[in-house]
Amino acid sequence: MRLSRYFLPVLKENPADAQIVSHRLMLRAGMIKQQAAGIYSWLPLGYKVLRNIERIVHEEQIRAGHIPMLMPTLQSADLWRESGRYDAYGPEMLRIRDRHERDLLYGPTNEEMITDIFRSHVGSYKELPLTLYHIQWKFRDEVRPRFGVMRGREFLMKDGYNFDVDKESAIHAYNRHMVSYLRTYERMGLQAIPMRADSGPIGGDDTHEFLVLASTGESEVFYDSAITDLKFGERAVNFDDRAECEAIVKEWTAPYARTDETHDEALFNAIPEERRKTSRGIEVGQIFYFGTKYSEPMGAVVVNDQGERVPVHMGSHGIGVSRLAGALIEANHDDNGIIWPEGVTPFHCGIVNLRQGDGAADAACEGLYKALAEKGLEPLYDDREERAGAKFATMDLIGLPWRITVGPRGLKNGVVELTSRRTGESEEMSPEAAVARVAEIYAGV
Ligand code: P5A
Repeated sequence: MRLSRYFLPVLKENPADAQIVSHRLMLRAGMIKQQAAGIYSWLPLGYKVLRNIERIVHEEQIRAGHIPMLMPTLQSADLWRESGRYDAYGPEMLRIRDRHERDLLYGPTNEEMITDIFRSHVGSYKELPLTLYHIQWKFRDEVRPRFGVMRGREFLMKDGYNFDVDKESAIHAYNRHMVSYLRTYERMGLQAIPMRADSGPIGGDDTHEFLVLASTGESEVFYDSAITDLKFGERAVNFDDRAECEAIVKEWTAPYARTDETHDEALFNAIPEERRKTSRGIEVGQIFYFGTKYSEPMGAVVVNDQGERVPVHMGSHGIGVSRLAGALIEANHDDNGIIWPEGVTPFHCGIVNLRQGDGAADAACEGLYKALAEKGLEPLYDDREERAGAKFATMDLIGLPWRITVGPRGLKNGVVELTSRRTGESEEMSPEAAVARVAEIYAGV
């Protein structure tokens, strides 16, 4: 993409109403625009990041054996009357009436709808286990929408639902989700710690939230610092292997880590003092096992191997896809702007032409642009007639992890400069070597 033809409405000034850094930077970098309280347009740069987060979530869900689909945003109130949640959900639910006076709602979550789909089509244990998921917009009429996309009213969520014949198999689904979430967040360059939490309006006793430690997080968390040393890494997991998934879950849930809702002072005080940590955290996901809470009242039953009709055991599993864009910035920024991890960056590499209109510089930039594209990479070429300082400031603000700077002086010696946004370190090399280096970096992502 050539910046002269892109739509990147960056702001020079700090927006007054943005209280936290990710909100400020998303507005300044032209990623989002607020349309109403807690409701945002995703401008081209923000939309690219959102799609990258979604892509990683999809890939990791499919790797774990979960099946993508898509349910609507609007739901019939009658389904929610069946589960008893239509009244229980309260004012957070946006209720709508259509021209025929039918009650609808903008879905805050989809347990009822997926249970309805299941009961319409599945009747035997032989069709289980089954996990379906989608990535769809949700609406929760939060009392205090704030911090930009972090606590929106309309927000994008990945929500998945498992159906299993018994509790044991459903607990495996729970464990499988925990393992797959650990992989997912790590691929995005984030450390998200599973913490024992409260289940709120979704229900059930078994639930973990995934929290990214950040001073601006809305949750208060208590943990053993040993958990921050754990890395998922490159292990190949067989997601059907119950013992393997259970062992990974044990590894991650052995150190104490809880949100304030479930915090236990006595257990916490048993940790050696130097490892006892309290912090704030951003909740980027939550998994639940709630057994037959929805299948029983809604009649989602299967015939088991004994020929008995039994309600299915279920759980649901959510990732805050749009919130992650904010959380990623909270965890990756400096005074000059965003620093995208390679896995989610909107463009792989920036090209800055220090002397637009100079024959040699223009030709070298065009050459780099083409060569990067041929390697399957997407560069953002700043081809505007702007001062070098302004071009650097824009690149730093929007946070592309790598920048190639091209100027007439360097070109005389046959070199361009490759700069890491994270470390600020620069290295001179031939344009060919710069392309090869950037391609090599992304080959492992
Ligand atoms: C699990 C999937 C559920 O709704 N039902 C389907 C379950 N869980 S949850 O914890 O309530 O939400 C899942 C994740 O969605 C994100 N989230 C939000 N993101 C932005 N703005 C909001 N107002 C908001 N509310 C929830 C969180 O990341 C949460 O973990």
